[in-house]
Amino acid sequence: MAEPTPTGKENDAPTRCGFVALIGAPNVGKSTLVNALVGSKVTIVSPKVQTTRTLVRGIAMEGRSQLVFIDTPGIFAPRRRLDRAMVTSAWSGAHDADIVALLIDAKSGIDEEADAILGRLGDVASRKLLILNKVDLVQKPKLLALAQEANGRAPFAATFMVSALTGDGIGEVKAWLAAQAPEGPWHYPEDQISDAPLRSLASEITREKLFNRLHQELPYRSTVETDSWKELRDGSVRIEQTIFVERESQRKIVLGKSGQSIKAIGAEARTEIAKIIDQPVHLFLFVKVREDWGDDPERFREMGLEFPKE
Ligand SMILES: Nc1nc2c(ncn2[C@@H]2O[C@H](COP(=O)(O)OP(=O)(O)OP(=O)(O)O)[C@@H](O)[C@H]2O)c(=O)[nH]1
Ligand SMILES: [Mg+2]
Repeated sequence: MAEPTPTGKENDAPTRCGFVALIGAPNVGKSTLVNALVGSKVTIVSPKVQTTRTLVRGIAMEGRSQLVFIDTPGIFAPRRRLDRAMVTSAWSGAHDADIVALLIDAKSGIDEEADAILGRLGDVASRKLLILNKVDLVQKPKLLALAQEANGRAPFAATFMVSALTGDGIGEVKAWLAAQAPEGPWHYPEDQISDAPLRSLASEITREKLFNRLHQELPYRSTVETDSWKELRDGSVRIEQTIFVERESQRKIVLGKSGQSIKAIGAEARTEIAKIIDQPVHLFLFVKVREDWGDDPERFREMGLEFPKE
């Protein structure tokens, strides 16, 4: 009879798997932090508010623990149908997670939006964690006061101060979460970092470039969909995407003078998609006017959002 294979102590430890939702006001750095925790770009980031529109998962291993991070849209007072769907999806992400991390932008502190979220946090049954982000922008005494104030508002199991941008404090958060994750089998293969299909990541990357290049209302009046994805015989990929806008005037701005704007957006998106999939990419962007895309259930389905009835 064969001897039992000796196992190292590491392998005797139970496997753990934890779902961790990151919630907070728009622009506090949730997506930047998810990317930092995963160690790869799985979700898009921009200097503008309301960049993330749906739940995006990023997966990381820490020892024997698998951590499934759920990036959520920023929570704010919604006006349009799309806003309402985004905010609803953020709270649903929180309710479904084992651990909910509330992110506060240390520079803005407890502003009106953070205050409203703190007020509703009691409805969430999951363990709660407070993360003060953007500590690179703030002096220590202000951080301590902010941590104290937030802890007075909700029962947080722990408080961390990080900079998602510089990576400061990220390792500590990950280690803490790994220890907190419930025992259980891993939900994804060990080397998986995202559960989004490449075509939706590709749409998001183009949308990120739109957000970075367009201003005022325009980013919020547009959405991007990948219509086709063809692997070509020479190993390259041909991708066709549509950018929907609401007005002809918006279409003109997206195109830019003699097509310069759309060309630049396309070039930036193509370079980044090619890098991620490690294949040459031919990206074709079409800009279509669809006045009511913000009230079209099909567009919501493409984004992975529930369509609010009103
Ligand atoms: N200085 C500094 N900037 C940061 C930090 N983390 C994120 N940012 C910046 O904050 C802005 C917003 O970052 P996002 O990660 O898109 O924020 P978000 O919370 O996901 O925003 P929404 O998806 O719109 O809710 C970007 O310009 C980031 O570069 C940080 O630790 N320090
Ligand atoms: Mg985001």
